[in-house]
Amino acid sequence: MALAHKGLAHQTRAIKFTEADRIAFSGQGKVPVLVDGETTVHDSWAIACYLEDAYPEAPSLFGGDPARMLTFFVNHWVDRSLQAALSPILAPCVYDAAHADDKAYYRETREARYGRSIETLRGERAQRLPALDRALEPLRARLEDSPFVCGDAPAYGDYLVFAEFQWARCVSPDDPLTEDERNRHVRAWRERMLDLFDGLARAMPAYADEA
Ligand SMILES: N[C@@H](CCC(=O)N[C@@H](CS)C(=O)NCC(=O)O)C(=O)O
Repeated sequence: MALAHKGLAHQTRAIKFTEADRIAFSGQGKVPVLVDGETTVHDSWAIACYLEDAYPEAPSLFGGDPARMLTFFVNHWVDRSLQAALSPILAPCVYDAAHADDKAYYRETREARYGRSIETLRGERAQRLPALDRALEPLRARLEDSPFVCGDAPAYGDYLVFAEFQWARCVSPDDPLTEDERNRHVRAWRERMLDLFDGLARAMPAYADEA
């Protein structure tokens, strides 16, 4: 979505968890990795900053330097609060959806990360939902009076947060948002995000639709 925001034509390639050798040229083993001509950048925040600095004429992802730093704070909130609450809930779903070649790797690495089995995580889903609900509180407040996290138009702060919902949408049959009134604005924002760039995110198959 950052590339679409910048209006940059691109191709994407998906790799399996067990194909980290395909991105070894980046000097590490995690996605996303951006290749732009002679330049290789990894880590989504570094990629966003690279795009902003390399394509200053294109629409800004941040809206200036103080806003960039504020967006970095949102990045940390997403990683350390929202994703921290969501990822143990989604791990069993990712395991189920994983390619057969990746299942053993995914189980081993995530069971080590969370200190419990995939089956235990699956059984803990209901008791983990309240922490996710609490983590969403700042997002609910922000979207009460604004169509996007970044204001009247979306920017990188929106893509950061939306990525978590898109992840859930792609791997899980269950909506991480409860259906009640409190999440009304967040659900409406999520629909706006799915509509952006001619439905770019909506074009990724939703797990619930595929199943
Ligand atoms: N902070 C990094 C996180 C990168 C990351 O953890 N990527 C995950 C998928 S989103 C990954 O590549 N995992 C590979 C693995 O666990 O082997 C970023 O935002 O780019």
